[in-house]
Amino acid sequence: ERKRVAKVDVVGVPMDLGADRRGVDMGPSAIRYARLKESLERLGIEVTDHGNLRVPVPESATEAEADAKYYPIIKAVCDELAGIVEGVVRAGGFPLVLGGDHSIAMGTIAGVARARGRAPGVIWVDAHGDINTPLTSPSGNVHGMPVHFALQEHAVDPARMAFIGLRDVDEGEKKIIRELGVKAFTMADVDRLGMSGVVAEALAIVADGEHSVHVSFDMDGVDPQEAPGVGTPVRGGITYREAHLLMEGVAASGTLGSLEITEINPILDRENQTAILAVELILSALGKTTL
Ligand code: 5AB
Ligand code: MN
Ligand code: MN
Ligand code: MN
Repeated sequence: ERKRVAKVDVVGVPMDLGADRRGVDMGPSAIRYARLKESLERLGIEVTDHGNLRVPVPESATEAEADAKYYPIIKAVCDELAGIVEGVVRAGGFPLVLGGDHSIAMGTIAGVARARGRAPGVIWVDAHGDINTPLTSPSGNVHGMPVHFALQEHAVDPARMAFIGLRDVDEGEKKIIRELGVKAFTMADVDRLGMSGVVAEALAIVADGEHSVHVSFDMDGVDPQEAPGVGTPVRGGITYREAHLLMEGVAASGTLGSLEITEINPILDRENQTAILAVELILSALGKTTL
């Protein structure tokens, strides 16, 4: 019997400064409304909810850097998030971070790295590469750059990182992924290998030692039919069953140390189904099985 996560620490980050579309700042509320706490408790997990970080709204923020919009404010929020995540990990807890746009991953990863003295291996589930630099970014939106910053500033080892679900990658990103040699399982790879093969290969790359894996889950990795409530939907994504298989594979490995769910946009959702799916996937990642 593998070790199950016994205690989860929830942190909400209502960040939308990294994205173009408003609405992802409501992600943490939508996920909590989908009965996150009760569902985790039913699994026998003890839950501490630390509430939401304070994030300035764009209307109150000044935006000076066109090639990485709102970067100084995003960085400040991520530093605060890193401090909370660091404390949680040091206290033996399991950080579950609720976004917010994907720029928050910089904070989560930095916090885990500080607490453990080394960066986690990272499984990045996404339709997109999120590895633009401020110079390659076509949009200037920081949610398309967190992988770049995690590699540059938070010591994530490109050899201990894997993408799953890619299907919309910018030209500059393709070049960076190739040059760094980051393992990327595109949707074509999921088609060919099957999700169980993809997860096994990804874990073989990123996991070394207990709780050494961080899963950064962008809900747009899932197909828009199942997850319509995202800012940047792309057809041809991970199916409902494949998404669960992915999380179940991660849970079975016993190596998950932290998890974040990002990019839910309740304004674009239908009856909160994307947040409800997010809660289901969190449960699968934390060991829920049918029997
Ligand atoms: B997400 C795009 N590559 O950089 C860019 O949702 C989209 O966190 C980024 O994956 C999408 O603006 C960021 C075109
Ligand atoms: Mn994405
Ligand atoms: Mn993303
Ligand atoms: Mn997005």
